[in-house]
Amino acid sequence: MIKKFLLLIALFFITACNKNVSNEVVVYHNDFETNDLSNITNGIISTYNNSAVLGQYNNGNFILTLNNLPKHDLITITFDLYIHDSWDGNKKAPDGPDIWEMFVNGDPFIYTTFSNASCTAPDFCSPQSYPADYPNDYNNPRSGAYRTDLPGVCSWKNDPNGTSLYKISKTFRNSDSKLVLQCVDKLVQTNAIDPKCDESWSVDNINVKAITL
Ligand SMILES: [Ca+2]
Ligand SMILES: [Ca+2]
Repeated sequence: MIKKFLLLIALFFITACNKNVSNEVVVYHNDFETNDLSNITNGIISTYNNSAVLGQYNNGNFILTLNNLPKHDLITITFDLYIHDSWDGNKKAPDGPDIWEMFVNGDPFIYTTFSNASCTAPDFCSPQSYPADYPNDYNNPRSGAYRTDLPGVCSWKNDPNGTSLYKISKTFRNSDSKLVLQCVDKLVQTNAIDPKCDESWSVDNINVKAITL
C-alpha cells in the first residue's frame, strides 16, 4: 500500500515537472577555448588560470548578439564572472565606486559594485553592493562569491587580493527572436599607473538556454 502511494506521488511530480518545462534548448555556449568570438562585439581573449576567458576588461564592455532564436517563453543566462585584483566596491574617488553592469536587450539586470579588498586595515575593507544593486553598503567584500582562492591577474607579489569567482545566473520571461547581452564596467582608479593591472574582470563559460513552457 505504501509502495503504491509513493509511486503515485512520484508520478504526480514527474507529470507536474513535465508540465512546467516542456523543452530546453542550449542556443549558445562558449568556453572560449577555440578563440571563437563570432556574435561578440568588443571581444578579447586571454588566458587566466589555464583557461581561455573573455577579457580582461577595465573601462570596457562586450556585447553578445544572438539572432533567430527558436520560439521560447523563458531565457536562462549563466556564466562565470572573474573579479580580478584590487576592486574597491563602494569607495569614492579616486578609488571607486567600482561599478559592474549587465544588460539584456537594453534593460538593466545587474547594476552593482564588487570589492576584492584584503581587509588588512579598516580603511581598506570597503563594502560591496553585490548581491544587491548599487548603492548598498551592507555587504562585505566577496559576498556571494563561489570561489575566493584564485590567483590575481596582475597583483603585486604577495598581494592578497587575488581573484573572486561569481556564478551569474538569470532566468527571465522573454519571447523575442533576438537576444543582446551586454556586460560593462565603470571602474575608477585614477591614481594607478596601470588601471587595468590594478583591477579588471573577465568572463568564461557563457551558456544561454531557450525554454518553452
Ligand atoms: Ca575557458
Ligand atoms: Ca577602483
